[in-house]
Amino acid sequence: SGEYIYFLDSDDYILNGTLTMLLKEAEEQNADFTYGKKASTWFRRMVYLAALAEKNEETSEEQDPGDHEQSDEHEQVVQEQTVQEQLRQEASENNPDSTDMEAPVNLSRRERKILKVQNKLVEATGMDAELLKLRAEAYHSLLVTRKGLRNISVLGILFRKSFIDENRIRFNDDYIFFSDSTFVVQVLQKMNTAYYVQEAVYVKRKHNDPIHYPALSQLKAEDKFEEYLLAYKECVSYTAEGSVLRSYLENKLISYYAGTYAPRLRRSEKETWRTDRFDMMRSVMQEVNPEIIKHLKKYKKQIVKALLKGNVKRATYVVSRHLGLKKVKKIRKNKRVFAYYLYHKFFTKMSVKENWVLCESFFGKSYSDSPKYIYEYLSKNYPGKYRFIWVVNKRTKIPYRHTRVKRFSIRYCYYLARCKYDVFNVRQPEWVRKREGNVFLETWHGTPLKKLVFDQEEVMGASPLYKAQFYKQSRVWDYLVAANHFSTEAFRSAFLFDKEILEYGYPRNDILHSENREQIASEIKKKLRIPENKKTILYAPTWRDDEYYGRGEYKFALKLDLHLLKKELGKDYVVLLRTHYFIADSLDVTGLEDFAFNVSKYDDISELYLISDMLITDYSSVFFDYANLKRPILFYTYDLDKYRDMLRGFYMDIETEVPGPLLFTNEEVVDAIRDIDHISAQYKDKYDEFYERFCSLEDGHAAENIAKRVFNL
Ligand code: C2G
Repeated sequence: SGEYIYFLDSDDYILNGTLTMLLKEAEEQNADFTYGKKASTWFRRMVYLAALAEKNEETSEEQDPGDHEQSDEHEQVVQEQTVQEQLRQEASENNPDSTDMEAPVNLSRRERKILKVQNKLVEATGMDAELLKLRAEAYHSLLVTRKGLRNISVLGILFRKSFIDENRIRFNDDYIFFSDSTFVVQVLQKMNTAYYVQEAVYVKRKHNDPIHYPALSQLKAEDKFEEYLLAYKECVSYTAEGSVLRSYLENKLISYYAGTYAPRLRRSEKETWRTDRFDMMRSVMQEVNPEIIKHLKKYKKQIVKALLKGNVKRATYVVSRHLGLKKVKKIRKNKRVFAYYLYHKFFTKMSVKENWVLCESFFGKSYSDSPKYIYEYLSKNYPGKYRFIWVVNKRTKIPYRHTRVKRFSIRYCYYLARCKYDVFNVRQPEWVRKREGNVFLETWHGTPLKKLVFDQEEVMGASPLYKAQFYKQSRVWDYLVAANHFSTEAFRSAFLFDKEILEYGYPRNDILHSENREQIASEIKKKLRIPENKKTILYAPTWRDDEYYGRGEYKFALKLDLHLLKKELGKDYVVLLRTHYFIADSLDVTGLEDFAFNVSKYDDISELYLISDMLITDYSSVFFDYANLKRPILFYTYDLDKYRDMLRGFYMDIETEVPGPLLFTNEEVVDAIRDIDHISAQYKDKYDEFYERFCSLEDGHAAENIAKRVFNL
């Protein structure tokens, strides 16, 4: 109607009904503006996207089962109720990335904080408390809770246009980063009535690919500081001296100076932070109400005083002491931080040991995968030439001479700094620095079906920093292993990796081509007490990005009906259950003791392949490896739509390119197992094609070939 203005960013989400709610309230109350909750944190975004996935699932159930097209569309609208419910739960749930989260918004706490603002307003203006309540609420939501000036935003607010026009509130076109702050401050200064609508949720999408598509806030611009001061000064100019609004801005300036600016005094290589910019900062600080400075706590007061005196040396000393003490406290509280501190301060100053090799597989959770096979090859063929250090967090048998360390222990940090060679199958910690002479062999851990890192549009279950972190970590790698050419191409685009890729097959699959594999299999079967007279089915599903307890701890609800399988197939088969290493849930097999074996804790899945007559998986990369054995593979893909369309996306068409049937119900699984010979015959050509494409490089010598190349043997 032209009566209202609503700002939103093109790639953000607003929930279905949000605008209607804001509009209704605006009309009823004749408010200057109405606004709701802005969900910009990583966790809330997750909650929103999970609800979106749920909505999609519901729509796809209503569809013709063969028609998946509709769910391909990226839906922007979610059933509001589900989201509201989830947001309510948010306060009580644990957040895996706690550093990235605002304090949970619990109503009474919010009200308490607003009351504080209200009291200040009453004190300053002498106006009626009830009249000031709406203003206090707006100050709290749009100014106080927003960190710095940068997070002050007009997004998710419905403005009455006449209010904007009559008060001539405008954006300042000169700004790039802080334009919203000056607008919002004018709004808060001029407002009479504004209403908060709790249910009106606006979801800020965090850009998770700062390498290719940085958000404004992720850009490192040289003159951001100058703009900050300009915007700050403009904001202040709209407020009256000694007013509550002014005091909030002044406090923000002090926090910015003490928390963001000051650390640069000692860290930055650029002199200007200690000269010109220091003077600029000083002249702005001189305008701040001395009463505010008088009541600051010790650190802030000291460093502000040093600034006012123009004493850069003293300011640097104050901040160094403050940060130093903070660090000492952290180190004393947390052993890991201590280890990491030693790594930086001491271990990386020691020489790199030419023949030391550090091996880590799946974050120290097991002795397995390609690092194991490379290690065994080197230990067997070059005895005494290298000193090996294995990262393992549990007691497990490891052959040959080696040293054991636990991940994140002091010794771990020590060896990370000193080993010339690193052989990892997952990412190393982010703080690891590349040292001169270091050779990092990243074996990775599977041919990808599901899209990885930079090929994923929206990274679920990971912090918005995920892609940037991955980029930094993969710069440390010197070699990457690929089992086939398909992987090489995927890794190049997903990891933006431009160094050498060793397309030699996977060391972990060498065992599948070994001559004595029958004998190895029978020994493993004995060790695991699996009846020799029955056929073995390995069920090895992957993890789901949206089902988790905390960081790296995922839920898994078993959808395979073991009781049905036992009833129908128990006479001839046993089932080995193998969850992914991220899964924290432990599967319950009580009552199924002689039929289902939980092998989730078994170190090396390659050995389990050897003892299995058939594999059931979903979207895990395990089938690429298992195909080396040319044994039957079934895909139990009960949540295909959600997984493919919402969570990940695939590198290939799972419906036509995999070497076995997709099954959606337990009955279909039972029928397929019964009919396995027929299915194998049916899939023969496809299987052969698949083998050619993904397994033909594997010749049982991958570990040897890779070791020779990387270790220059
Ligand atoms: N794995 C396992 N048991 C499972 C699932 C996986 O032991 N039930 C092991 C296998 O070695 C597998 C590897 O973990 O190859 C990776 O598992 P995926 O399910 O493929 O998932 P993810 O860890 O996300 O890795 O390029 C491959 C991708 O990186 C996928």
